[in-house]
Amino acid sequence: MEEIMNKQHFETRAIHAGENPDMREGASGDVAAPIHLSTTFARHEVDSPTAGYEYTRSLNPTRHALEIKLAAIENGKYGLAFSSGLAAETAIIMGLLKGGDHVVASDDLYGGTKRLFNRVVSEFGIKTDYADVTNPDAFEPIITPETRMMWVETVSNPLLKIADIRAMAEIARKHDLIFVVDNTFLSPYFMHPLELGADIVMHSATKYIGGHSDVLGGVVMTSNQALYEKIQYYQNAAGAVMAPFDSYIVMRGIKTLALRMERHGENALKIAQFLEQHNKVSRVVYPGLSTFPQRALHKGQATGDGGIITFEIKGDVTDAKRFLSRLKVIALAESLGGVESLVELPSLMTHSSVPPEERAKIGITDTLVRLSVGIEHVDDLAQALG
Ligand code: P1T
Repeated sequence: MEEIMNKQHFETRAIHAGENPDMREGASGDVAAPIHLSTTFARHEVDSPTAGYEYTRSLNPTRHALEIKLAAIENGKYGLAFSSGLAAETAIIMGLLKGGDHVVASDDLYGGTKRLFNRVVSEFGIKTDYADVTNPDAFEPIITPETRMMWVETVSNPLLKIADIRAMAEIARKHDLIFVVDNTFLSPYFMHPLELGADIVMHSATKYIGGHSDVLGGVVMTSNQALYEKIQYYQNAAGAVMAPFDSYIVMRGIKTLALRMERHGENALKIAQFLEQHNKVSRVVYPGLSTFPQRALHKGQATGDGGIITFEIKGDVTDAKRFLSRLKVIALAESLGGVESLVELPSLMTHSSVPPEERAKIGITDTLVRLSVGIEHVDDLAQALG
């Protein structure tokens, strides 16, 4: 079965992996995997085996189906689903590291991820240092004898920086580090970091994987059995699992991921080109633009550019706020990756927990706008941006 799956295309795996209609006599034959809400599963005798499920925190049939689908779409062997992206990150960090261990990470990460490193796991003695993710050579000097993990986002949030995954995987291998890639911005449709040398891939499933801004989730994929078993142990022991209903919603989202990502990418390129001509915009960053500084690197490891654009509004923060509050159709809101377009000001919203001097150092200015281009008609989006 696994072998057949591996030979199928992404779209087919996204729809069929994890969904095995039960065709036994008397069974329903559901084509869509059902939602199993039961928190516990009965057995005949104390020491007789169950059908594989005992208690939903440990494993639930709907979450299990999703976890099989997740592994299939990320070209990995194992998948795990958590209650949020940050819960997934916590499980990776706390499940694999201990006090005294050190992490080297990209300087441009989601603000909540930086907060997790700097203010939460740091309290348990896990320290993190950051380097410019566009320069793999900047990581070697900050690696110490205690370093155990390397963590990057590519495409990064919010500056859309690209990490050279192959080069960073080599550095990780040389220093025996666990290499984690947050692949949220591209989704498994546009990039497979495990095939480029990453040990673990994670996503905020709240974004493209769920795709409709109606479910919070975090997912982890790997092909390394030892890493999988440790994170799975932590998943059950700490308990921030994805609920059965949420697992169903995420599975439903994955079935249209390919179609959605294609349209997000097409719309984003047109909107990025439109913004380049916009009289209120001074600079546009989008990996699909010919002006994107890391275009060749990105094209060498991803098959698409995603749906996120960042741009600078001319003037000051008041001008940026005015621009955002006057937009129609495009909601002024945190998050990204849904079918509807969302726009936000990272310095005051998603990255407000990053100290101002650090924001200034990496380039998150007060006029930097992040736009998550949805799958509405592109002409309506262009009109909304005026
Ligand atoms: O929100 P949550 O599902 O817990 O995921 C955290 C997370 C992890 N990684 C990346 C790259 C992310 O963008 C996020 C969440 N980001 C937002 C809410 C945002 O608006 O940027």
